[in-house]
Amino acid sequence: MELAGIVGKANVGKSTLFTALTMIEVPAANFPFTTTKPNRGVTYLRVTCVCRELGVKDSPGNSLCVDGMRFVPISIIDCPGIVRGAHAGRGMGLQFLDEIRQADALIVVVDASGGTDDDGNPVQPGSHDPVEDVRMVEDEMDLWMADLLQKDWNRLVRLVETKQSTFQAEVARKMSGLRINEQSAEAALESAELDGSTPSKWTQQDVLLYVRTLRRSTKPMIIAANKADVPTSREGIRGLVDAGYDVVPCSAEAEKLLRLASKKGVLKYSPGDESFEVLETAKLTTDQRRALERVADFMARNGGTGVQRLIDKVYLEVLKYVPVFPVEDPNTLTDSKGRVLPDVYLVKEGSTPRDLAYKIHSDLGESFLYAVDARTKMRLSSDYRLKSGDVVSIVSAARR
Ligand SMILES: Nc1nc2c(ncn2[C@@H]2O[C@H](COP(=O)(O)OP(=O)(O)O)[C@@H](O)[C@H]2O)c(=O)[nH]1
Ligand SMILES: [Mg+2]
Repeated sequence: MELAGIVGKANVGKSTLFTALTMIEVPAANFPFTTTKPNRGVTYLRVTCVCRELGVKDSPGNSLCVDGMRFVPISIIDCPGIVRGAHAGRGMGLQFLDEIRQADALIVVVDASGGTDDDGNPVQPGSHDPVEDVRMVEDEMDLWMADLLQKDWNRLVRLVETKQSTFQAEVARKMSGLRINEQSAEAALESAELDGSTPSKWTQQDVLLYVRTLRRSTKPMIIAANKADVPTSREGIRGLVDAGYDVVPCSAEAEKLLRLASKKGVLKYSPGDESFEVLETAKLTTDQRRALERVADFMARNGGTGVQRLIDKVYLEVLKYVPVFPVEDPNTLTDSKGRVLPDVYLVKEGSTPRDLAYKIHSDLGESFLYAVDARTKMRLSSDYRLKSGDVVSIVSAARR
């Protein structure tokens, strides 16, 4: 399953965001995974389901359909708070970095209202620049990756310069735990315009430029501009956008409140909705009613709480994943158990039907013959690039 890491300094709302994202009314037993650690959970990417367009009632398997929206599970981790100097062991040190090795992307949470200092202490709202918090996370990661790369540097130099190995092969070996492969290691050399054949000539600046380039392509970040419900967040959000980051203004606290209330049946709200509907006004205390009014005001200004948008933006816009619906029978749109439109798979932009087959199962990839578009019943060419919402049936040698 895809995995996103929640990172940032102390007291910005990481745990509130994690709780909100993972509070879901789904019988977890329906899904073939369980939470093994307290800071690991499952959240959902929200995409439009094809059931309405195709006029069928679906029976989802690996994902859920609620009112025509499909929710696709994504693992998330709430990481320990990070401080400057973490790469050298300060605070919780490298623990946060260890947690995110396997992540596809990072959600960097900041207090956009500027009410939290470097060490997580509350300060006058508007007095701290949230851009500094993002820079801190970036710098700590870069220094950590530079240390990793430079461990046994002399050996790397010797192997590469005597042509017993290549720079990208050595990087991939050192950083395979971070899911960095030769291809991304080589691409980073190119975009940083560095010569991988003579690492002995690299300066410390070159090393930092290289790891920064590599980090940006392999661990992309989105900024959760949290506490956007606080008025001073406006300026903070503008600063983050001007600095060129991918920013989603949000309120983790508002989302948490809505999910709790919806769980209790007090209101109707699905993650990602732009508003909510109160079902049982009589049950609310005056304080609760006021709290919900404030949330409603914020949502009207922000187009929702922003929390679901974080996940959707990470996977659909930053990582450019494409949701597709594989089925076994293109006529009935079912799998072998007769379930209609059971699954959604997330494939990388540019993936072919064969890539999808491999993603489903390596055996299916190996025995892949061709795929059929369930809408048109036409065979897809082998270089066809899958599109969002494609419904495809894979024909394999094994299944014939
Ligand atoms: N105003 C506001 N406060 C929030 C929001 N999210 C979290 N907080 C508050 O920020 C403080 C720190 O939250 P927490 O989740 O423990 O932060 P963490 O240390 O980053 O995990 C708590 O007092 C939260 O109630 C939000 O969206 N708006
Ligand atoms: Mg926390």
